[in-house]
Amino acid sequence: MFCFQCEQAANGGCSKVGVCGKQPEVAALQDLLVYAMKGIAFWADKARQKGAKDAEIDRFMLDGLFTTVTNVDFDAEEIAKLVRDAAHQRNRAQALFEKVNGAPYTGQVPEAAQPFAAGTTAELVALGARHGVKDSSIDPDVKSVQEIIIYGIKGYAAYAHHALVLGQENDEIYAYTHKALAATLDKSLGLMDFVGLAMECGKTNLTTMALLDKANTDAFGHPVPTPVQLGTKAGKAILVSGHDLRMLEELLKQTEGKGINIYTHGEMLPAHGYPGLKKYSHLAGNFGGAWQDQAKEFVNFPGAIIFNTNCIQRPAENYKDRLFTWGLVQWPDVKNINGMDFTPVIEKALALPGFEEAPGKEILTGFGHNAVMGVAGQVIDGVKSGAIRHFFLIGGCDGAKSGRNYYTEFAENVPNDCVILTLACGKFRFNKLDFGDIGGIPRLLDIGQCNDAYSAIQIAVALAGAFNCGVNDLPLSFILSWYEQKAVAILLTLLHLGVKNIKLGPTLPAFITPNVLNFLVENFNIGPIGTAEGDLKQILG
Ligand code: FSO
Ligand code: SF4
Repeated sequence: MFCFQCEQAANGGCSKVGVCGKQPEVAALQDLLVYAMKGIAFWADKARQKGAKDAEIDRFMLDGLFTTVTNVDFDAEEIAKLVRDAAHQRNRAQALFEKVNGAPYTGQVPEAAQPFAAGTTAELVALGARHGVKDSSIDPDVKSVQEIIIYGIKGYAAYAHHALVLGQENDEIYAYTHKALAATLDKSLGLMDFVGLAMECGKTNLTTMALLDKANTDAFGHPVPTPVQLGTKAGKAILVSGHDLRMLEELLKQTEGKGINIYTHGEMLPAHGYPGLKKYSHLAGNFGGAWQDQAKEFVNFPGAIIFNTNCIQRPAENYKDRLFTWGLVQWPDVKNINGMDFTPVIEKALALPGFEEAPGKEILTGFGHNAVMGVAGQVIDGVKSGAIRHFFLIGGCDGAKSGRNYYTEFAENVPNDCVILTLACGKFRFNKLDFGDIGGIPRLLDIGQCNDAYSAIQIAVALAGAFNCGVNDLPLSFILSWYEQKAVAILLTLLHLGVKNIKLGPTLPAFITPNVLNFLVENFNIGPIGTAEGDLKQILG
């Protein structure tokens, strides 16, 4: 195996077993799935050029790509099933093209787009081992940008999937996905073609995040600033981890009046800010920290636990029997709920002891773009009067590797006349600290999940409009932490928007070659994080 798609890649790439727990056969099957996706895209893109498209193929792409995101699916048999489905969808995509074309394709068909025998899981593992990430026939810089594009697509596939669960789609997303994946099979394209496609990936992710923002707010209203209880209520308990709000809503409905309290974990924290979810009085509070602490924290949760998206880790035996996954998230031997019937989770929670009453501290969430725009006048006055000197967006993922203390230190050392905007799971390093307020505006504003980078962008654009300047001219700095492929998608969006001077850490991606890094530095002045003190001094002067 070889995988270097996430920040915790060992020594430039995991080659024996994933640091995440991914086994070589799972890695081979995921590689084969991505390879098969490229083949489907080859035909689907050609069909689209002739005006034909197919919703089943388009939606299958989202499932297949989201499945290969870090910490989503560790179950070889489940991925093998998807590969078999991919062989079928490939055939359908070719037939779609041939039908609209009125004749078979006469050009050269790359190997990835040719039919393949969807055999036993062992046979698929062997086939996948031949189609891994490493490919010495491709220039390393071209390969680097191709991988950036593929990871960006995987990242927004997750967001598009959440939007689809809420019934919202955008054809632009499917069109770009097919075009870009098909391009990775085209040997006639050069480095700058892929750089252009990478920028377009950022644009497509912006479209996707906007779609998800619309899907979430259409369904549940705009988030409002909301205190979230970190203590516990007496009663049975279910913990929900992940990003999918629709799944949470359904669970809230099915547990109403049953004496079960629902707690959020990790990226589900912002759910408390949505009117359509906070109206459930048994949405009780937030439990634990970021994803990488699950094994040591879940043992203390006396109820059922369910993951609705990443980031799942190898479950410890002391909570595995009360753990569930939902949808595309899979772990071998952990019960998966496929659909919206949560009876097994509810029964498990009822059989477990639950919590005693133990009120705790409260933290605030719910500062989406609508809420922040509501106090835009105050914020603008604060900047004009000098009460607010600078904004720092300290956002992104958390992770287990050392070096992430930088973000805690950075937040702690941000001067009192500066506001911190935050999003995604990296905030758990500092969101329980007291930052106070500036003239009634909290100094720490939790914008939401990683996909709510869309809100951060809306806020930045509105500020730039108010001050009649560009986003790069604002007193705003981006201090980002990355872990998995959604962060790649968001980074590409910021580059697409021309955002400069981003500080990225805790380490730079292993899939970026020195030449590609130089390109990013020269064009966007993107740089690695240094020390919290040094970076703050450099930014604030
Ligand atoms: Fe974190 Fe995991 Fe939201 Fe990611 S829970 S690391 S970027 O999946 O998606 O921030
Ligand atoms: Fe390694 Fe990350 Fe790939 Fe897992 S997803 S195998 S940790 S690079």
